[in-house]
Amino acid sequence: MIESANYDESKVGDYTLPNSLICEDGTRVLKVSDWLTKRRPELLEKFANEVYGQAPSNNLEIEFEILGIDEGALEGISVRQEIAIYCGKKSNDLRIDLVLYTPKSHSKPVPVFLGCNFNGNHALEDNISIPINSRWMRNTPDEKSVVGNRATEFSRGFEATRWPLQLIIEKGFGVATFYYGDVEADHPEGWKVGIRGALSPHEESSQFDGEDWGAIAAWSWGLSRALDYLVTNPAVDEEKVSVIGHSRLGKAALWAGALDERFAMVISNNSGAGGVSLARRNFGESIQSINENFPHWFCGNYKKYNNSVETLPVDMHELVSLIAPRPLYIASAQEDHWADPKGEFLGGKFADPVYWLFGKVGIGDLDWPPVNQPVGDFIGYHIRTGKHDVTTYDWQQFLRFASRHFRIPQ
Ligand code: GTR
Repeated sequence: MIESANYDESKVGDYTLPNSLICEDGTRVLKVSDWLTKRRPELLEKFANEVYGQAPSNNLEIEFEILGIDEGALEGISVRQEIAIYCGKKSNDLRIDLVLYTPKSHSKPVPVFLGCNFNGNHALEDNISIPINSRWMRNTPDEKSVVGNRATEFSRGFEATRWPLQLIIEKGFGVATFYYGDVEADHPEGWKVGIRGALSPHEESSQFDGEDWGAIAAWSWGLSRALDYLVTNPAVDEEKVSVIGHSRLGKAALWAGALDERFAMVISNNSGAGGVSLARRNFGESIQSINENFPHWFCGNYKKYNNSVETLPVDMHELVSLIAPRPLYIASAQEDHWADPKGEFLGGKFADPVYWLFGKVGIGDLDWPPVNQPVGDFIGYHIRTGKHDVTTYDWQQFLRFASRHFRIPQ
């Protein structure tokens, strides 16, 4: 039985975080090479074995096909390209539909934000020429955009406020996104028609156990396949691709960024439990509730910690440290108590020692800042007013942060 969530700061209690800079054999990380050759691989292995699961080493043959190019997208300011990523012999069963928007006015490759979307590429803009995604989708509370687990015509532009395309394009960046359900449908049996079923054949969901990968790791896998394509597209600056995600997709973005160092930057928006919030803080969503509500997200081993978080060999500041020395941005929302905004801040702050090792300042010597006051150097952070969502305010901060680190004049 899940105990109700704690929202009282005075009841968070004491906790001791694992030390990111002490190796399993007790030796201390003193220099970058110790980190890169010893401690970082140890931590990656722990996160794979105990939290997200291990993706299999076998892989499918991946093929790309450009399905369409619109040279006058977004009222003429952008080029939109639709790309099919076929996973395994050119079959439509496992096909990721990636859409890429780049600024039309730029002759040079641009930095790109890559992230999964929740409702299909057609949900980014109300544009009749974009095909409606026909795969299984979570029903929407409005009871008309997604009905009977299928997107309807009403869902065109449904997610547009979360992807302010014009703003991003005008700032000189590109956007690439795909529907996360193209990789695996977000329900406990989704693996059957997704990448996990294809790469790790099982008879039953219950056989995904121990270190077997969960759905979050599958979505992260999809992000890396999308990056495989992006680095081949001449409109994209392959050294400046940021992986971004909101909520469950923020968890996927973080794990993709940890595993795949080709991602130059990571952006976690309201990623909460299983994302950047410290697991050991008793506040908001717990390991037990996330595992019981979403049994397919994490690996079987993660369930061992449902009632004993103190025995988890890692905590989320160490997930953040796996991104170092690359820039990382963490965004929280004031009313998003379930995600534990303070825990998200601390997940970043306690990763600072690993950034110092690289001679970089992460968040810096700061306490949890007031709302709408972005802080940080190589780890950026803000908590904005409002609820669990991605807003234009959030994007304005991501754009400022990315422009600073990628030296894009604004
Ligand atoms: C919630 C879940 C969170 C977060 C969120 C979302 O129900 O408990 O961890 O992932 O869903 O993805 O919107």
